[in-house]
Amino acid sequence: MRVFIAGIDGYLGWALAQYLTARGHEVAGTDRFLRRAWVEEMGSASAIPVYSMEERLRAFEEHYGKPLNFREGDLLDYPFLRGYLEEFQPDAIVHLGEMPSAPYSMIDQEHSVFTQHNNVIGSLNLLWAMREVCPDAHLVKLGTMGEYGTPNVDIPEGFFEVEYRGRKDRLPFPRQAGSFYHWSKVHDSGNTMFACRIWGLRSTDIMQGVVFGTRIDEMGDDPRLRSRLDFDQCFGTAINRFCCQAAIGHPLTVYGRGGQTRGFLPLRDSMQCLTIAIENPPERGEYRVFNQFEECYTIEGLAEKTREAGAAIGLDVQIEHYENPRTEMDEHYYNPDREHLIRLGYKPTHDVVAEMKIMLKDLLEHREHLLKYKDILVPDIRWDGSRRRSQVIASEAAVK
Ligand code: USQ
Repeated sequence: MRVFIAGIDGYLGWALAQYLTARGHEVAGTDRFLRRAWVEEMGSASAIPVYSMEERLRAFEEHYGKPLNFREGDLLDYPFLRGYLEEFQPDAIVHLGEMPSAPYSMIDQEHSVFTQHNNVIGSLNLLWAMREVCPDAHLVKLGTMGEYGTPNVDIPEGFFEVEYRGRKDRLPFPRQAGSFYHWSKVHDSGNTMFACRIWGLRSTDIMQGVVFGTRIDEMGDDPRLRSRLDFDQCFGTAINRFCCQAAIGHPLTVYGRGGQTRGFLPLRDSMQCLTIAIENPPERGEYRVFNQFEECYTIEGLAEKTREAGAAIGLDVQIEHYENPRTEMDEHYYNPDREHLIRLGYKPTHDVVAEMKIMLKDLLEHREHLLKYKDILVPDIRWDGSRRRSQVIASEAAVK
């Protein structure tokens, strides 16, 4: 199939380009390299060195025996986007080209407006471009499990049956996102669902959990093919941060009580699931929602698993509880479904500790580089709009 990837230079995009090419798909993609700039803005750098796009493209051609169809560009540049899609005529478009960080969207007015403008308008441009030049293509849109928030009832896959005042309907499950970033994804979902209804486009809206992992097998040992891995307070997600912290002997930064529960999945599972969605498109006019994660874990439980993985390779991993800079529940019910992907053949990688061991080994190779950033690991971006470094709180206090 011909697959277009928006955001092809990112953590997921660069891995997906390789995963799909290795399976015989024809890949093209675009990126404006904003992720590189945002991480720099946070005073950080990828834990795994990221090569320039020229070097990445050279390595890609050497390794896969064909060039990657890449053009630098912005989804906010409508003529560019429309022209590229018209020329490439994709069967599927995977939309990973958004600002992905909750804390970044909460820094101040400018960052939250940037996030929603960039994400919502970029996605809307994509929908219009599809309508105009490739209406038969399948949009695989990266949403987030965070759209649902943490309701005190089970979470279905996008829709649920409701009976209200004696009448029944199948309605979108309520969204209760926890940051302006997560709300940008909710707005995207509404626009995508609407475009499918009025224009007959087809889309899979992926409610993905938190991804972790330093590699997929297809990357081999060529450092130019490796994915980035961030660990700063904005672009580093929980397990990726914990493994980087463990590698340099920094205490793991559990926010609050650590009872926050989320769905997590290794990078390799994310690739497997996105490919399943691409290879099994919905009908014209259909808008479907997949919840995409391997398993749900508490943050405290993941910190314990990181300690276990560290101990297995001789690392003494400490865990600390810090004041939670976010406004979120740190103890709650959480029970989302994830049946659609399983029915289509998704085989989850169940061993989180084994994946963490691979990560720790990869990260230890870059220990000196990581040590340069040990002072930016404690968060200071707070949901009330202020900046103040979180202090360590005793575990007993955290449990109050
Ligand atoms: N957390 C800690 N310590 C840390 C980092 C995070 O306790 O050092 C906690 C957070 O407070 C939160 C949970 O871990 O309760 C998850 O935080 P995260 O930063 O790993 O993930 P999140 O902000 O939810 O966002 C990430 C990605 C985002 C994606 C989302 C999927 O950045 O792009 O949409 O995961 S989900 O979480 O399912 O919404």
